[in-house]
Amino acid sequence: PLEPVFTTRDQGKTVFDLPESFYTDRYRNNSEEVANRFSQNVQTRIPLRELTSVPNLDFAAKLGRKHQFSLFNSLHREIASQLVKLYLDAPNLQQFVSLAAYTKDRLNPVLFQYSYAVAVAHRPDTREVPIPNISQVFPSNFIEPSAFQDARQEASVVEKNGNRAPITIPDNYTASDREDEQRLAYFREDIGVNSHHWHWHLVYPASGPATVVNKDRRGELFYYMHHQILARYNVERFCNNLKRVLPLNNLREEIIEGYFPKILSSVNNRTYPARISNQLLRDVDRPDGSIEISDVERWRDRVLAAIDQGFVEDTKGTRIPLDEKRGIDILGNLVEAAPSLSVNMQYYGNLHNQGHNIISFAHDPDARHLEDFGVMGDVTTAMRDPIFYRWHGFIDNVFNKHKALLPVYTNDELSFNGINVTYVEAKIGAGPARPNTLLTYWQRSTANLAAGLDFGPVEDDTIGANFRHLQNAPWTYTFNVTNSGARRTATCRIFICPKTDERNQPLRLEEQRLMAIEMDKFTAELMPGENTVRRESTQSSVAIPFERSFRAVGVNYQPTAADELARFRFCGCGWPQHLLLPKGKPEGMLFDLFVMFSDYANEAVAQPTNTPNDACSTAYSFCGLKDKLYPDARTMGFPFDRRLPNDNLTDFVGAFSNMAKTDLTIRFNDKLVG
Ligand code: CUO
Repeated sequence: PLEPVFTTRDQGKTVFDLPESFYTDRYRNNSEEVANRFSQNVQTRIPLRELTSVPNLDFAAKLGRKHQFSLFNSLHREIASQLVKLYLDAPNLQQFVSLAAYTKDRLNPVLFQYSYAVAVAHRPDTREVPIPNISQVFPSNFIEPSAFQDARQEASVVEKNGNRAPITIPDNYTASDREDEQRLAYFREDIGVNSHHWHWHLVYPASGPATVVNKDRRGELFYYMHHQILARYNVERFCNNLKRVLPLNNLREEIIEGYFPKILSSVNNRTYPARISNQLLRDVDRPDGSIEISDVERWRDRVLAAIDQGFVEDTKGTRIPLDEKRGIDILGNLVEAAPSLSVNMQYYGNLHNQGHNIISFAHDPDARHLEDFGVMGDVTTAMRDPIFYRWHGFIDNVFNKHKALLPVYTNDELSFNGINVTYVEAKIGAGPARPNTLLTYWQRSTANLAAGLDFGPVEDDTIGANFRHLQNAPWTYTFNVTNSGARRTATCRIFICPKTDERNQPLRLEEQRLMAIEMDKFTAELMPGENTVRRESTQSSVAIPFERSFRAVGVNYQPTAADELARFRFCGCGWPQHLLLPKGKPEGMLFDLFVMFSDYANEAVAQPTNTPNDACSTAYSFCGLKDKLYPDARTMGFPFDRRLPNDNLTDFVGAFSNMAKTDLTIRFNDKLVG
């Protein structure tokens, strides 16, 4: 039976916030020490109810407490799926909390954290419970470990109620400038980028009970969210004079890019294994799974053949067409693969996940050195490694091949009669800034990582980590639209497209459309006559603000009511606002700013009734809406997801009055702010 042992220092606390090794039986003998340590200044005590039945956790025994947990590993995913089911089946909130407390320290901590977070995100009675950012729970997966040393020192010399100086995470610590790929480290190793990716996979798990897995247009969103990451990464490469990502088409070729992560595993305190330059991939044969490269190649060929034929076959041999609407959704679930949603897992296999696994074990494929997987083995860390973008570049090409075989968009699909966009502008602030010149710069910010760092009692729960990230100056879009008909509702779709590649060669529309970056999407009411539509960059449907990615702190941090509210509404899925804009160049880099007003009457989605609006669901372009249908009936990425009737963007925009574009300059200012 569980006793009411755990206490909290403020009401916002959840099981996430409590340090490891707090509940287990062995601490019972030590209860005085524990009580002394954790009951200081207690404001709230949360009684734990006795569990009606103590769960059998044998199913999780194969994943030891000190082993790395991977969502790409079928065995681990199956264990997580059972654990999620256990949490979802808890009959009420008290039983759920007791179950979480009972299981927390009996399971692999990363497995626990993931499954508990999935349950919190999906139980109706926990919809208001905040899921803290993964970087706060497992900070070692995000920051350079020598910074922890500083934090420990700080903790040992400063009084518990004294002000602790934030620890500083060095810039550019993974490689020197001999390595060209290092120019993109600020993007790949960004805390917001990695926590977004973790959160996305938390909201869209590949395995688990149907209520958790089977979500509206899930496969399509897997394609689209990762496609947009690739578009952004390629454009970011141009900004840094690097050529586009070379998709990893050939698993038998040496991987040129090495990667030395220098971050610590959260379960065993070892550094993540590195991959040397020019590493050859090999078949994986390890205790918790084997993969042959030839399996992956066979699945790849079958998927590509299905795309060429225009249909997939389910387990009974029934042909399912890969049509314009559903094709991409079917392919997304089949390529990833989500076992219960793939039309035929036996035949089309587990292409994307096993690619992650083979790459992540390149350094020790048969476990002879007892090394765990590298960063590619885990959604929390995968985006740090340059190979992530080569593997996902290949996966994206598979999807793009399907899209390229679909008919060219017709005039009917693209036009909006009576709507004429006459002016496009993006301008910083309200002052006299030059229109269509946007600004990026380096900024230093401090986030609170206290939840995952246990260096002794801290009065205000603050251990700040200070780090550098790209930032942009907020801007406002202004569009003038003439409506020659009756009042209409439009969807306003804003993209930026790179104009030239890394050698300053102009890009064709067919290349531009694959690198078009979605900036925002929203509905606008168009009255008869002239309309001015304004939109702030901070309202973007792809991004979430900094405060949602991190619990921001100052040196003298005292949480305000507004902070607590922001924390309470916390939900971390969404591209970080500070990377909404590509870096550009110091001398300025030219882009096309594109806008399209399309007819909302063709695009509106009737949502199920009785689903409350979720205050967090603001990055719906990438993350959808909680418990609802994806809010745009067009395929994701419209109109750039399919081939277009013109050769270049100027002709395309010229042919449709409901579209417009302008040249946009993005200037990067190399001075550090903050
Ligand atoms: Cu998100 Cu490969 O799917 O990392």
